[in-house]
Amino acid sequence: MFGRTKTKEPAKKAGFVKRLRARLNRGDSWLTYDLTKLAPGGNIDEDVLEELEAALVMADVGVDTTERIIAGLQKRLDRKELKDIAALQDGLRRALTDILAPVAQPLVIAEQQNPFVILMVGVNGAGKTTTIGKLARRLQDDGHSVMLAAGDTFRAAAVEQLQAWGERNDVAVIAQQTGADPAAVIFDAYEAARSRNIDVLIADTAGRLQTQAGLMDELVKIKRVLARHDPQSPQEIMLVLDASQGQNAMVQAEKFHQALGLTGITVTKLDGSAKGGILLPIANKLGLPVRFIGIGEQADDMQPFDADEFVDALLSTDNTAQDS
Ligand SMILES: Nc1nc2c(ncn2[C@@H]2O[C@H](COP(=O)(O)OP(=O)(O)OP(=O)(O)O)[C@@H](O)[C@H]2O)c(=O)[nH]1
Ligand SMILES: [Mg+2]
Repeated sequence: MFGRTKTKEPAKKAGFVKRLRARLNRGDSWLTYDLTKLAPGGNIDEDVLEELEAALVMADVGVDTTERIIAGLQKRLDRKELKDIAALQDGLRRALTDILAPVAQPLVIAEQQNPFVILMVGVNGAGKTTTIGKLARRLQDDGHSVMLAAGDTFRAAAVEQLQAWGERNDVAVIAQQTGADPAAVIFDAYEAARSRNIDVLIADTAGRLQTQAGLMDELVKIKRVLARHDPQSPQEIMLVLDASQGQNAMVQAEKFHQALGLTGITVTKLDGSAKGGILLPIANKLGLPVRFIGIGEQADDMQPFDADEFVDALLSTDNTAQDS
């Protein structure tokens, strides 16, 4: 099992980049399309920047973050560095990369955590359980032993959904009956993982809105119960965000972070109607590490977040989506 990824990764990754380009906003790049349309004569002036500003806001980038990007471009314009579309595109690419690069921090599983615990949280349907399945596969491919905790005791089907992922990947799933205390289930799984020397325990939780105080407290309790036995645990509290929720995803991130102290974010469903712009305010305003991005329902439709790759995909046209 060790080293399997070493040989497989490059091909897998190339395929992912190609799919990311094709699927992000369904292959129709809003930025490139708008840019050429905005400046038909190829001349860059204040009006073009104003139109670009509107396009960025429409694409979920948010007002503050858009202002930061436009202010940077305005400076370049004043210095006469934006002579044509290519220069504008290059300036935009740099502005986006400057914002995204600092948060592209991969999830690193520290050795000897016995176990390293990942607590998955987020609103209903964001993609938590699916992300757990994808992550379990990835960690196994990297040579880690993995166990899953069925902490969503609210939905009857949730345990089965997790078990299906577990069976597919040959990973043990610790579960109890519907209605059980999620903190008890997760702690049970923690003890099981400890005694079996498992490297990584990934705990599922039921979806909840950031406004449901009682349910948010339930997550705080899970965190507290784990920390009582190991102050380092949970090592990762990962928020799963559905990119198609736009600015609402930003609100979720702020509230979950306030309540729990997030350590990482995974953004899913970038293959849907999402324009991908939501990653920019997340990076600019929260500065939390973005671990993975998801572009589909299959196990290999997720990769660590790579800022350059992502900006390329945002700015690419259908033509460039062919290669990688
Ligand atoms: N297109 C697409 N669909 C996804 C992605 N990630 C998850 N999904 C789908 O989104 C739906 C919800 O995913 P779940 O993993 O069940 O979401 P959840 O957060 O566990 O939901 P609850 O447990 O109900 O809160 C499922 O149909 C998934 O297949 C993605 O990256 N792209
Ligand atoms: Mg779920």
